[in-house]
Amino acid sequence: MHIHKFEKIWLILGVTALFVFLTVLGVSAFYDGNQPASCLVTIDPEKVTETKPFDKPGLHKVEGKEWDYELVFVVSAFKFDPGEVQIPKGATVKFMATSTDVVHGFEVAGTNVNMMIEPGYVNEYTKTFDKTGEYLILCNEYCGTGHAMMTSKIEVVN
Ligand SMILES: [Cu+2]
Repeated sequence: MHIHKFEKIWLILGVTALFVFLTVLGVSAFYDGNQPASCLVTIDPEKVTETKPFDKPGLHKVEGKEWDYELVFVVSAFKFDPGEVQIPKGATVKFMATSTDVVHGFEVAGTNVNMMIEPGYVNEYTKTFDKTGEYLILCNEYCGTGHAMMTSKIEVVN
């Protein structure tokens, strides 16, 4: 079978690139232990309201950690609990969220905070709020008839 020279070069490049990428991925996953962030902490979705810290949703001051506050959210169809939060300006906040039913989104509009909230998993993201103002939290995964009503609000205050 005759294969054109350029075709051969292209095939060799493609197959080589595939093996390079698979090797990088394999070393990263199995040697360095890298995994998607949402797979690290699991929770029983039937017992969210009885499981710490989700038994007390809201903002909690913490000591001796890299962040100042933990902001715990229980997400369900069709609401965020808490529905409104006040955060002091300059505070570093660790968001912790889980779902009690279906997949929801958790986006703090205008920031990098954007998570997929899956039942059975705890999602976390740490962010420092340097500017005062209001931030809208919304669900960006279609979750049912009340999806558009799902919002919460962060107010960063002095
Ligand atoms: Cu939704």
